[in-house]
Amino acid sequence: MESVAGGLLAVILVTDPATRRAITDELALQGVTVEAASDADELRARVAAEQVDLVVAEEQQLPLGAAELRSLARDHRRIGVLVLTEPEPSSLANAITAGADDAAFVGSPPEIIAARLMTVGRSIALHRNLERERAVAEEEAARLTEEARLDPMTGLGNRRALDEAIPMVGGRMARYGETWALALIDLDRFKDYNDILGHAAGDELLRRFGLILRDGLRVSDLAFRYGGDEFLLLLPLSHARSARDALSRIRRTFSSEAHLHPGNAPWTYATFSVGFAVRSGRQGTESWAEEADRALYRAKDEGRNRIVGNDTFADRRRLVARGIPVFERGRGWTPKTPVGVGPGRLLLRSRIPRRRTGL
Ligand code: GH3
Ligand code: MG
Repeated sequence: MESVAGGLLAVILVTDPATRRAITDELALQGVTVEAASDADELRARVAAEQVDLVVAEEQQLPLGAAELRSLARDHRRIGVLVLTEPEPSSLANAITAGADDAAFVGSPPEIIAARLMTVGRSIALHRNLERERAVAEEEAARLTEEARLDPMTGLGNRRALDEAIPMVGGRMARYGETWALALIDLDRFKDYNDILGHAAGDELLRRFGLILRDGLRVSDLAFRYGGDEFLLLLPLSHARSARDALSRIRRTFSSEAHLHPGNAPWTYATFSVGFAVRSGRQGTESWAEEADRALYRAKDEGRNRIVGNDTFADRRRLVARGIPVFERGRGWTPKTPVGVGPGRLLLRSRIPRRRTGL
């Protein structure tokens, strides 16, 4: 017959040596390891220090109740307590009310005490199994949640992860006045790369680029695969210019690997273009990606393999001069009311102290 409580550890506090031995033998037959405690202090110490599952103790020997004993258990593990009471009819119920899992009279035959303890042991074993299953299920759930937010090809965050990150970043900007850059990176003439070198080579390049981003960014930077050959970065900045520094670093790394790309004239290797938009404080996140996308469009339009952003006044002026609207402090961004090209408005923007806007 399969043992109901095999593998459990019991600590026993029983005065009479013969009874103690007999209970120990009975339990050993069921695969329960038994350790004897010589007094309440030792029992308490063992419960607190060891992976105890079951306790058998005489009520008189136990100055503290079963509930308190249980509260001492290591790592808050659930322990089963069998209390041996004086042989009075009401004492069994009293012991159970006081927190014991079960009770028997002192002097009961060891077989009966052992059998009672097996019942308690069975419920503890069940509890342990449930705990184990729950831990496995929680681990699995955490893994699936994590996976659901990752792009399988590059290991970067996916659109779902991005949808969660944007409000988080918006909250931090508004609450702590932080400055962030949203950068859109798009590989140059990647369709030609696929056409000339094959789709598998294209996949490999995307994977490699994912690794470059993961290695090249700071822990606080967030990187996502936005779709196809497009990547989106959210970079917390100490000052606006550091966005360009971080992006230039990635560009240098990618270029230095010189991935052959015969369709990417005038270059012979793979390159990418970046558009980014820096925002801070209460500027909010609305149309942020669209703003970066306009800058990306300009980077492509001006010949690719370059970084275009709104991080400096000169950059913003160039964007506006080419009819590409940029965010203006205090107005909020709407595509229908772009900031004008006229000198008056540019002058107005130039008066915004950098130290205050971070832009
Ligand atoms: P541009 O410089 O203007 O960006 O030119 P492009 O050819 O890169 O144009 P675009 O960004 O529109 O093309 C993206 C290409 O990326 C089209 C598609 O074939 C390819 N692509 C998208 N997803 C994958 C993928 O998972 N694997 C591979 N190998 N190619 C992909
Ligand atoms: Mg592309």
